[in-house]
Amino acid sequence: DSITSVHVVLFPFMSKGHTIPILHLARLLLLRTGITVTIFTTHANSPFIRQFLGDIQQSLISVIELEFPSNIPELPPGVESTDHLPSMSLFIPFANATKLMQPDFERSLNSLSTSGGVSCIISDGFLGWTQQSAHKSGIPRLVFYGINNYAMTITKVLAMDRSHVGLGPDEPFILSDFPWMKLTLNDFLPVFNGSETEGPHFEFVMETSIATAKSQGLVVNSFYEYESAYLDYYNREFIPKAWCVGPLCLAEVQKFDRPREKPDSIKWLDQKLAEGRSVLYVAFGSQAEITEEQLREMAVGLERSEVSFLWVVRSKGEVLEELEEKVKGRGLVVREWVNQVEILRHESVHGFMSHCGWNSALESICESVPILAWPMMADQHLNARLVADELGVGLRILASNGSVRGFVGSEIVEKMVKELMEGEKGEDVRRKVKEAGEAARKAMEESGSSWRTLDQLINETCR
Ligand code: BUP
Repeated sequence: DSITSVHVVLFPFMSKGHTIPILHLARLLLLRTGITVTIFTTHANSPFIRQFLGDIQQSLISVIELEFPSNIPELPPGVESTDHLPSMSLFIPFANATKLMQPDFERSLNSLSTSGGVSCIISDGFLGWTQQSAHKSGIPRLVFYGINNYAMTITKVLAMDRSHVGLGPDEPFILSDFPWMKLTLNDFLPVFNGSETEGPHFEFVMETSIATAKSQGLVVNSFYEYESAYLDYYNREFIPKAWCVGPLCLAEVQKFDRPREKPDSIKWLDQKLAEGRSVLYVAFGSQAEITEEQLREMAVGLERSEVSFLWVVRSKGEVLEELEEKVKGRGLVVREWVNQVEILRHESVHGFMSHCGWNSALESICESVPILAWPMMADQHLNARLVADELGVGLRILASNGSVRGFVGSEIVEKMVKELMEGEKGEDVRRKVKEAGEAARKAMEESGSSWRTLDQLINETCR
């Protein structure tokens, strides 16, 4: 069944972690002839998007810039992405502000509809209000859900299974449909584990979940082979249907083959490779807020581990300057935006200490780099369970008191870094992540499960 004249509208949420996978999806859609793509964003987010997709033929893709609401009292002027919020406590005012873009979005959607039509809208789950716009225009909406089937499914099951009610936050329990899996209430956000039942965050989750339930389907950045039990369960018990079309980061593959000047971080990795050293890549994503005290323990642990490391960090301050001084030559601290996939792909990189944002975890798996999981917020605790306990492609950092949340001392950091890079447990993890990487690449080949699923999804929904 060939695809002819399909026009897909993509609307990512304004943060790098939510935008990047949708841009990969754009690339994948455009590999199929007959598909054109329009991406909605705001003025300030548009340069990143245009640059990211700079190699794509202009006639196949257009970017429409909407006005981001100004004069929201809580938000600093000019901030159009959660990456630039002074604190994640402003997430809800930010997410709610996006709703003010609705009239402008609908006007643009109408003019696109009259000039040839829109086949479907794929918008982020956080942009729940786009469901209404899609409904008014008679266009199917698919929800881009940047989380995996595991997190998606057990969060829903937890909401219905009351057997955990009254347990302490770190007390282990199991859900009867998944008896092989140990959980604690601390693995879930308070809005999902029953401890937060009102307030702006709770309302936001309710509102977006209702919009998702009305949508035509979920586009999931994962692949069937690794989460089949959870995906099958989800599609048997819940609606709308979930479609696994990832790992989307594999759409990036062709980009580094082109000749260009290497960034300094890559040159540094080349040098480590020449010295025969394996490098631990350290990054906690674009959103995590780490206290000064915790940062110090990370730095001391890394210093004492004696491994080579490249740390991409958003925090400034003395701790990191002191560390750089102490580990000159062995460790590099980078404070600017890097291409993470390119780093993970580098031959010298043999481990990733990561917050387990789902994109980062997938990128590591795809490059067969073992993960040292240190989740901070959002769905990251569940991702860490998936990575370490289920898939066995990583080891886990736990707090000094054994909890999945809380303060981690430098001795734990040191021990776990050594274990991942040189230890026996690391050996097993390395073998498993190699297999996982191969399975991921297979899923994304033209005959693979994710490729076929995306074709099916377009044929069934975007007409
Ligand atoms: Br930092 C950084 N370069 O310098 P996650 C990140 N990234 O390419 P998030 C870079 O941003 P959550 C940098 O490769 C990944 O695709 C990285 O997404 C890229 O984490 C993305 O890993 C980050 O999902 O938290 O967005 O910080 O998604 O869990 O809210």
